[in-house]
Amino acid sequence: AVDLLTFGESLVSLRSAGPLALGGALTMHLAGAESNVAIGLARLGHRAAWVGRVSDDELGEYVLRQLRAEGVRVDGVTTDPARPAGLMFLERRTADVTRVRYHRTGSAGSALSVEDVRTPIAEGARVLHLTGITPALSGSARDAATWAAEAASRSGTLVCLDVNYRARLWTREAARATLTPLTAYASLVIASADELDLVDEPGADESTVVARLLTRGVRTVLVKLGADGARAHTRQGVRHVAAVPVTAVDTVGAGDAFSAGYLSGHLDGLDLDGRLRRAVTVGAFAVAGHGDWEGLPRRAELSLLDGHETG
Ligand code: CKP
Ligand code: MG
Repeated sequence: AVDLLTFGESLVSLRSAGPLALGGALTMHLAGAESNVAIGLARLGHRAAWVGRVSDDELGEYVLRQLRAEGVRVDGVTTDPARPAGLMFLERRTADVTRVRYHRTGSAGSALSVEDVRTPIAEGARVLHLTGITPALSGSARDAATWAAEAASRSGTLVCLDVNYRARLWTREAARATLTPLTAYASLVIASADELDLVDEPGADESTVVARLLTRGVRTVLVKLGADGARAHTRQGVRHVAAVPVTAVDTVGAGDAFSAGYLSGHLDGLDLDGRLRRAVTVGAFAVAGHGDWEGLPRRAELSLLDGHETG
């Protein structure tokens, strides 16, 4: 069994340094929240597997090549002969203002179904990481996420759900209707402050959402606060961790880096404070470097940004 199993859609991201409407050079990158987390864990030395569907062409080959190069296991990936790669165009306006255009409707990745995840779930993992992007892709992807969360939680795998709301994929109402029931299988729920009411009633405040999640069986709720760090709620109370101060050049992927750091700490058996410190440390690497995952640290590099980490 692997340490971390995650599945979803990995995209080919075409990045422009300035406004897309002006044209010019685009650079090609791998993107996708779930594969970002898998790379983060692999960089830290954990066994991480990513599952999904890729196109049967150079673009699908590129996705697999990048993941393999990062040490992510891809043996559960299905190559789809009939559908194209999911693409995303990204234009950067400031360090934290980027605009994204997806071309992923009908893509290979969005055709993910229960059949694609059955074997990897049966093979087992210590942690299953899901994000709210996957169930937004299609009905079959939504069924796969729900089926896997239920099967994994039944077999004692820790299920982690990152709400990861994408307004370009679905409405808040649709997200809430799908993600709230998913939390029944999750031990760990991760959200930014503005995503919290997507796993509860519209407009519900943090303490209400947290109380309800903890009652439903969630053990830990992590609320990401960007430059203000994060809060962790458990039955024992609430802990706050400050962000590691860095100059942010690119905030895309910060959330995935935070998740990867937290889960790495969990896999290493760190206590809550240690897990939170690693989460903000890995998050800081992500925002201090360009790209969704390129700047993520190897284990020996953790100490570069965190005096508490021994590496
Ligand atoms: O929430 P994050 O900024 O960590 O997520 C970034 C990823 O999967 C990025 O790689 C992109 O491809 C996506 O989120 C997405 O589908 O928007
Ligand atoms: Mg996010």
